[in-house]
Amino acid sequence: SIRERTYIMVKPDGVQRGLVGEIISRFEKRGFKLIAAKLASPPKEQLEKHYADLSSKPFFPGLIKYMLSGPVFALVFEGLDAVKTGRVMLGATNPLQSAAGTIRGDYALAVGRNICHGSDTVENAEKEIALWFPEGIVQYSLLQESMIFE
Ligand code: DAT
Ligand code: MG
Repeated sequence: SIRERTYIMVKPDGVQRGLVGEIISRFEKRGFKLIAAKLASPPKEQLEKHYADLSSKPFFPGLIKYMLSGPVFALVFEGLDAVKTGRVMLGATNPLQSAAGTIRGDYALAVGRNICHGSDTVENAEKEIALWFPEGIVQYSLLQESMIFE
């Protein structure tokens, strides 16, 4: 669907390394519509909820500690196949396996410092958007839409 939404988050390392603009820019240039954005320092409970599926993993405590080490930049993009295409743009979870040209493949080396998050399914995207933007999201139409979608 051209109205599909995905939750993209620049993690604390990405914010510290000055990659917020670069990541937003890649999604904008690809043709995705930016529909929500904010810098956030969420409480531990929110990060544990965001990563609830991974709570039994051995790396979970380290993951939460890393995510609490500084602010994150929360984003929602809308567009054709946003979830799947967003994941392709991020690259493989482990940057050593991420293709060059992807965000992780261009800017990261370690799985525990992989710069960015992207929703993995449409269902999870909707959950994550509700978790990170409980205040709701502004709606607007993209004027160049007919130049991006058939
Ligand atoms: P992704 O972020 O690509 O959706 P995931 O949901 O499986 O990957 O894991 C969430 C994050 O947890 C991932 O971005 C980095 C961290 N992580 C995953 N596997 C890890 C591992 N084996 N060691 C350390 N951190 C890991
Ligand atoms: Mg994931």
